[in-house]
Amino acid sequence: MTPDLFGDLDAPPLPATQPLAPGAVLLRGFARPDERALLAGVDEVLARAPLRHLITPGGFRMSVAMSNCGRLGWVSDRSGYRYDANDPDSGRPWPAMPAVFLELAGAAARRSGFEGFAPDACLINRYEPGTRLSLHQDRDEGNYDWPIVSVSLGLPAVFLFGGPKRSDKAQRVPLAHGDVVVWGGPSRLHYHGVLPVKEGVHPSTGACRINLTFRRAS
Ligand code: MD6
Ligand code: FE
Repeated sequence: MTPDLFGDLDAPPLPATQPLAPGAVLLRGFARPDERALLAGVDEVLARAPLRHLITPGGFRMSVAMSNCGRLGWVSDRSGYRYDANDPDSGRPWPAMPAVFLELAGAAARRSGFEGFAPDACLINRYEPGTRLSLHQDRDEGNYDWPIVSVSLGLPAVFLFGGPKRSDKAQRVPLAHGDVVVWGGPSRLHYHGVLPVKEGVHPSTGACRINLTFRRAS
């Protein structure tokens, strides 16, 4: 047998994984192989549950446009933030999560040390240039045993990843098309946000960034 001194040159390189904090990891390019299937899934979901700008409990219109798929969807209105099995705009259940969404979220969680992640909620966010998301915690879920899996598609953005207190210094993490961030365990309630998305046009999404955020909400 000939020893393979240089490794398998035909095998794609494993995506770079970058630890951000205990329980938090950036998987660079992890979603790239599935980009077309993911974007087709986004189109299918949005045809049945269109993007909309939710109103915060304080009465402000969110600049990020949102929709959901899966058994539960995250919604906001004057009465608060919550998960709801029905789309409040249509009164119907949210569209089912496309299989490729579930598989990707499970694989990203597994790669990050969270085996068995079965999300029941996927929030779809569209950021147009200038849109930002201020520092917040994801704390409307029924339990914090499972991580958040966040997939970036289209225009790049700078993700802010802080600590358990709003005042903790946040790292600036550049996110590109196909990058996945997973945070759970000791990082599950860390503050995070997105800086204003810069003007641009991406070949896959046009002039926007699409983010898929997977959670176990119940
Ligand atoms: C991101 N998104 O877009 C991270 N959280 O990279 C979030 O953290 C997020 O977009 C709650 C609601 C909507 C979001
Ligand atoms: Fe969040």
